Amino acid sequence: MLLLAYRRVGQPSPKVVRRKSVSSTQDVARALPIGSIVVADHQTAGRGRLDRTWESPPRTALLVSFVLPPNPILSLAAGVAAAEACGGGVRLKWPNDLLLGGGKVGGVLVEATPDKAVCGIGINLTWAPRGAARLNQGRNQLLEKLRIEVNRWASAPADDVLARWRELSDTLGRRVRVEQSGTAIEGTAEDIGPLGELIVDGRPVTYGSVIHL
Ligand code: BT5
Repeated sequence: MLLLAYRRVGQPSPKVVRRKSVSSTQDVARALPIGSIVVADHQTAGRGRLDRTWESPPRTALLVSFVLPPNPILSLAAGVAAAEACGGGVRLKWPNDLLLGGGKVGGVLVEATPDKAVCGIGINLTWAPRGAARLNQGRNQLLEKLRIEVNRWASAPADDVLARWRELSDTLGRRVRVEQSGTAIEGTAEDIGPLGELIVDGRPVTYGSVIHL
């Protein structure tokens, strides 16, 4: 008991770095140790996967990166954490989108090295691009909830993450088209596999952009 209490008190609290403007919170976080968190009002070069742009005017979104231990299903765990923190009907689209009312309200970008993973999460709050969604919540309040949920889900057993991802999924059970460089796979999104791969008509798909048909 005493030992447990000591450990909890003795754990270093995460270092939160707050910036007005950065190229990307990912770039700042990459140089920091595990446990660090970087939050910015604005990104001049916010990014998604495959060098895509993540847009948000200053102070309109939660833009945060968590430095975490490597984890093969971190992208799904972070999606679960973000959906739990947002609450209110936010659902998950494979592999890394947060949806609200069918529109994209946020996204997850994991960039990993063998030593650590930098997990970026962007959530639209007071602005969204045309066709996308925004979440009516305060930034600091949402960050606090997100910190708790990321802490929980990034270290949760993989089976628990996968089970909760399935429950929150808006992709499973649908007909989908997965676009990969130059090719596309169409079929029913049946399940996710042990490493978070999407099973489409019995075949595992490890990357790509999904369109719900
Ligand atoms: C993502 O990529 O959805 C991951 C986004 C991660 C952003 C966070 S913000 C904090 C951290 N720092 C960064 O630099 N990045 C992370 P992807 O699945 O590739 O989706 C990108 C696509 O989403 C773009 O090509 C646009 O079509 C669309 N998009 C861009 N900005 C958006 C926004 N604010 N809301 C909704 N969709 C957006």
